[in-house]
Amino acid sequence: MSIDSMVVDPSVVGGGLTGIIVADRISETGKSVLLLERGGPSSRESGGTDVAPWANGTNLTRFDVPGVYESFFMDTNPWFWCKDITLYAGCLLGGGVEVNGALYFYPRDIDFSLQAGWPSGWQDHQPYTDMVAARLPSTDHPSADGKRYLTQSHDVVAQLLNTQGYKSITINDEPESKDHVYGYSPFDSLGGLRAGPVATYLQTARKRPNFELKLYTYVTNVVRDNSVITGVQTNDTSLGPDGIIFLNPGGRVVLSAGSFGSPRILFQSGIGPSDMIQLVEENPAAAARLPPPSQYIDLSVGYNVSDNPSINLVFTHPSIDSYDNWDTVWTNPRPADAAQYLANRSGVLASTSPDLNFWREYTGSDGRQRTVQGTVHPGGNTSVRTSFPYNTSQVFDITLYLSTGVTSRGRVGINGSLTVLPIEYPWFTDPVDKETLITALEDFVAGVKQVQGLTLITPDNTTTIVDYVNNYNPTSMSSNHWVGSNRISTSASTGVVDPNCKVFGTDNLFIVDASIVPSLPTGNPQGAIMSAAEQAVVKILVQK
Ligand code: 6FA
Repeated sequence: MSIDSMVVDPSVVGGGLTGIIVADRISETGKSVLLLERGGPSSRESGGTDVAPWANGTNLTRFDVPGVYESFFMDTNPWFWCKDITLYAGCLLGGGVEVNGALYFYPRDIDFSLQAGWPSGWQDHQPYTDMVAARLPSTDHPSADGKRYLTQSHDVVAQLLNTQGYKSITINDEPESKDHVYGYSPFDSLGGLRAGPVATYLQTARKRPNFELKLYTYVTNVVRDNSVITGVQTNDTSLGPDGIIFLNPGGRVVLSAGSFGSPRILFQSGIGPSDMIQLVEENPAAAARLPPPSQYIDLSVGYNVSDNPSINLVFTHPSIDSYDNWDTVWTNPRPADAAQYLANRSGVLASTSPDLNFWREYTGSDGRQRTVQGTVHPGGNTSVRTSFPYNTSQVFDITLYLSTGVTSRGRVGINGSLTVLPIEYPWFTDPVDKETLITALEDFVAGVKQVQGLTLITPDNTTTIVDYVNNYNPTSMSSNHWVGSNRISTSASTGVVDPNCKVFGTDNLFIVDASIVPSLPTGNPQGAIMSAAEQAVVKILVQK
């Protein structure tokens, strides 16, 4: 493919979790695929060079070593987070998966059900989930030596859960079991290294001559003639006149720029609610690229978003090693752990911080079933809110999320600078969501006295759970699992893409990323989103 006069079919915008899967699977069919990613390389396999000081002389970047995950939130120069989105999002090859907690759950049937908002035809996810698991199997013992490390918080919480009738399972061996179960946290990890689509799908795509990846290529909008997309506007004038890459007749564009990136591209393409397009019109550079108003397509882009509301509880127990709250993992980790990891990708640093996950089903006062998830990890000093003395080296943290069944919805959009931001927070807009999470928090905390030495320090014993939740900072409630801003639906009045992932009102513009997912899947979403991407590719390819 010549870069001088680029004409492509198809082009995929966004080299994150889904974009890489889509590009790999389409290129497998022999079609020419151009993958456009705004960021640069991440892991060592992709040419990344951001190596921890203690790993100097190796090629192990911060995106390879799972144990440095918590440092992403403390870094003084966090270049990997998108600067034009006010929420956490990764702007680099691999997207969110390079900077996330790496928790990796295989979806269950309800995650693709009609009741969850998926159109008819999407329910049989298993073949696609199996394809994902074949490319990237999960592991709940990520250290390359096969041993588990830093399991004290698992053992303490298991004691509590056992008194409440929970059963220990291998989580991804029984994806359908999500009531009164717990297990060691499963990860997307291969050989002690953070894995994901960069380590798997991208490697096969790259071997094909009909696949091309362009990094540092920012897409502002699609170029269209009414319903027909004719090109993609980029910031790179070497790719075409004024940076426009033209499509072959019959070519297609797939947006995989994520829950925040894809809506912004649509707004700038004259697709979305009028208040958002008006903001684009008020920006001279962006306005010049809008189609004429008669071609605007009014869709609910940015509405219907959900994200698991999450509340942290902080505890101490004498058996816990809080791992210095992960404060020094980037600059100066415990020497023996650094040496062990460098020697054979083993030990504490072969895993991100989570240690145990648990689930319990609740029926809300509206009769609806909701699942509550707990994620347990050592450390958590930053969430402590107590004036009482406590032992910092014995701290651990439990995040309780409201998972499947969340009914609250919010909205994301842009401001006058085209920065993406939440317009309405998606947590607890339905009071039954809040009630249910409060009940789950109270149920969990009721078990504390059953475990000798276990002390709840946040909230402390002067604060009730209800007051704690009522006064919780809403910006701390995000779990970074945003879905639904371009919801899939059977009708343009209720969604943005049709059951084949095509944007309503267009002939050849598709979206495959977290933004089409109509409601939150069970657990952290990347496994379900990967399965959806595998299924979406099949649906896109069979269309004329
Ligand atoms: N999900 C899990 O399942 N487990 C976790 O432990 C977990 N943790 C986190 C977490 O700790 C954080 C801090 C974040 C931010 C997310 C977490 N998630 C977790 C969620 C998970 O990572 C996301 O659900 C998942 O990555 C969504 O996949 P998408 O493909 O929809 O979106 P990405 O953000 O991965 O990729 C978008 C790509 O498009 C990026 O590479 C971006 O640079 C690129 N892009 C955006 N706009 C663009 C533009 N205009 N032009 C070109 N490229 C663009």
